[in-house]
Amino acid sequence: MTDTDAAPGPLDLADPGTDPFAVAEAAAAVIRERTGVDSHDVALVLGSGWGQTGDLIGETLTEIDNTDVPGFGKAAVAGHSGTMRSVAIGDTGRRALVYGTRTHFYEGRGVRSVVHGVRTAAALGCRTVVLTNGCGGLREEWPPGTPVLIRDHINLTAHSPIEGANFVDLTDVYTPRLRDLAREVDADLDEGVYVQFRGPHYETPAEVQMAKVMGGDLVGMSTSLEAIAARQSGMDVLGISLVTNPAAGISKTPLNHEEVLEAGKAAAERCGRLLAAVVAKI
Ligand code: 8IG
Repeated sequence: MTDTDAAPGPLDLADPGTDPFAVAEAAAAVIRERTGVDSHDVALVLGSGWGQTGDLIGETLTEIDNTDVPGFGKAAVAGHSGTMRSVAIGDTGRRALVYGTRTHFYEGRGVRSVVHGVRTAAALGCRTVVLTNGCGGLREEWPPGTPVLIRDHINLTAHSPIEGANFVDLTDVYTPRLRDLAREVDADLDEGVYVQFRGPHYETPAEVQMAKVMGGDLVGMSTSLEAIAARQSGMDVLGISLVTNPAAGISKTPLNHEEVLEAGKAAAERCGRLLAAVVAKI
């Protein structure tokens, strides 16, 4: 078992001399070997509150510790699992690669680590990535436990996963066709603009108001950097946020991580059914 994050070398994402796409290829090779299949079709990233939903997609055929795969580290957030699973999508014969956790920008491992799962999925042949997260909601009509489709994002990290003069078009980052497909499953789904802050602290009420006047509906600490990397790799993106708490200042009570996990548990069934049905249709 090698923790490649710790060992400087040709597969160290932190080394500027390393090609991050070569590390993604190396990760894909390990996943091919462990799963016994050449390619996967869809990748899913399960964020806060989404941990249990992967089980409804289908049977887990292989579970791999992240630490066994080049470029992946340990889970840093309570309630996230540090494994990835190869799941049969119902009886379609297609496979989903389900990441039980993600690397957040605020962990300080660099943007390459944040998007490594997405790039590995692309190297495995996935044409679609489903990015889920738990987030704060800015709209009163979205109580905790409400899933919302991401229509667009505002990236406030001041970083990009793209290196060099490579001008990736972001007009339709979140593939309209996939949002339509999600609404075929659940016609009540609303759409919103996701604002990615760096974190790891939650926003001040003034920052939440700033996000609102900018056109934001959801505030979180993930997803937009991964979505950009997915578009660079030519993948279609479906983003779904689970509103786990009203953003700071939107409600009277302060935020805590337990509240977030509770809202996730309560919404798990609706979200699980939604994900399973959407993935079966992709
Ligand atoms: I769960 O209110 C969750 N993640 N930035 N703000 C930000 N991230 C979050 C929040 C929130 N809730």
